[in-house]
Amino acid sequence: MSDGSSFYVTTPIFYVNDVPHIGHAYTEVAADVLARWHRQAGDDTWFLTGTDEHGQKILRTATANGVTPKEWADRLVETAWQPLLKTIDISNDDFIRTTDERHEVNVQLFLQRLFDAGYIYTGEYEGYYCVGCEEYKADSDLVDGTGEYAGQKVCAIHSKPVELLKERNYFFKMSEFSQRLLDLYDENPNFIQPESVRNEIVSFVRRGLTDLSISRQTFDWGVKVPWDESHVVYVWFDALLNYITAAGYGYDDEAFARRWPATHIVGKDIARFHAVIWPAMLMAAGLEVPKQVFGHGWLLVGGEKMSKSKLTGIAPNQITDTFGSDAFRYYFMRAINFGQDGSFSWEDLSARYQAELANGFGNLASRVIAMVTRYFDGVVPDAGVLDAPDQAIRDTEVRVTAAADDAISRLAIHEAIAQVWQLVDELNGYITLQEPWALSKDPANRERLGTVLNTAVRGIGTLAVLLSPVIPEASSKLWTALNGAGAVSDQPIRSAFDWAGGTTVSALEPLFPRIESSESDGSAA
Ligand code: ME8
Repeated sequence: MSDGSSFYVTTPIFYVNDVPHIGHAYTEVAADVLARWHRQAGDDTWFLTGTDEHGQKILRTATANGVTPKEWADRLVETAWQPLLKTIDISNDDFIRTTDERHEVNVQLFLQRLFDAGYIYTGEYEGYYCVGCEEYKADSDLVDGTGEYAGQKVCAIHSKPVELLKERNYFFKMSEFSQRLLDLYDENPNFIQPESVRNEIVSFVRRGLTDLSISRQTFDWGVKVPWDESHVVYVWFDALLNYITAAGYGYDDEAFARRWPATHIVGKDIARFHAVIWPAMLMAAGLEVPKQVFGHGWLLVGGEKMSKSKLTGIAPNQITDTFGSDAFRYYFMRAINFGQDGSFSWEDLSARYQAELANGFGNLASRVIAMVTRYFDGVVPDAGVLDAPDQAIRDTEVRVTAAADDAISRLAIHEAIAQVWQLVDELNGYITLQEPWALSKDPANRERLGTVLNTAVRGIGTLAVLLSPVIPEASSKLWTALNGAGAVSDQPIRSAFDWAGGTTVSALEPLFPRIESSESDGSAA
């Protein structure tokens, strides 16, 4: 598929009421691995992330902190959300804020078009609203409160009381789109993934959709409704539009035609907004629906969804300060099947760091480089006649490259890494069996030693290319030591095994240094 096809991938835009935790970072890393893979495959890739800055949640937080919502948003974006991207090595092409002019102006344009087309009317709504979710809740979304909220109905996600609101608002005729949405899910089974999320959404829409209240009159922190400035646009209606306002909708037709539609990576908590409301909005505007909505699972702490509001949030740099950004990226992408929930534990992180990154991959790379340095003065030997074990390694390189690419096309990131890791394991086994240190003792084995080390060097170079989307820093260090041509992130990933390197190797700094146990159990973080 290296046909330069367009791959536009997005994360949710995150609320700036608080600082990021590892749940947000998890989504960022997943989208980043996909973007880096596609970029390295030569696809016309564009990776968007950003922040969601309007609505009551942000307004209340800013007011509680004695600043305007814009001042609050500026502060959080600058001190927390932008720095997050550096902390975990994110390669986004754009960062949209819903307070950007390109966004606000084109939200108004979109809304006006829907109004002119007759999809918007005035109506009254009364219901329970969760400010944490920024959403009206059905009775089935509420549970009995406990502790200080005993005796009250609380939101099942936030465990906080809901508010009874009664408002005269503008409504979007979403109910008209139930059948078209069902047809879409039917005709394109991949539109919503994974299957568990798809099933939940299909049965939700089968029950029939109601119209959606899309404006608010009781506060003014939002985009003004163009024909009635006493209303601001409902924060979700505003936020979803970021995916097209960032891509040129309304001001750069060429960019928009080139990028849109996108693959949306979101948490399953907000898959419904993306797979129901969002395509209905696009259908009403006569625009193409997204390519795919993937609702990944939750990071759990103590069996519950990790969240700041429940005080279980862990800051990404608590992990990266000790383990580094590559380990963060690898751990979350490898340990959790993408699409399923996963429990975070310091013990598991520490164990995988040691066994898989330090001993499995890091040691392999440093041993191979060290042996080429010791036995061949750093000059990569030519391969002689290939024996079966040498050929087997070359076959594995080809096989795992194709299998990993196939897994990525299904968004099975964990599977792609597991495929590549077969090469790590086979190379380690190969070196143990071929015993280059023993071959080096007898000059009669010189050619055989050269073939073994040539095979090993080829193997670790292939690993550098294949792992670059996941562990970009370590891959780049290894590539430098192999004197690879250009940047490793520019090496065509679908033919990773064909990489071209220099004729010599140079020193390799430790890729995953030893971590003292007092630090790796999390107590030092
Ligand atoms: O919902 N495990 O923003 P948000 C995994 N502004 N992922 C998690 C997680 C966890 N425990 N907690 C959060 C919003 N996430 C809206 C989005 S988009 C047009 C508007 C991730 O700041 C996951 O991606 O509440 C989830 O969907 C997102 O953070 C919610 O971020």
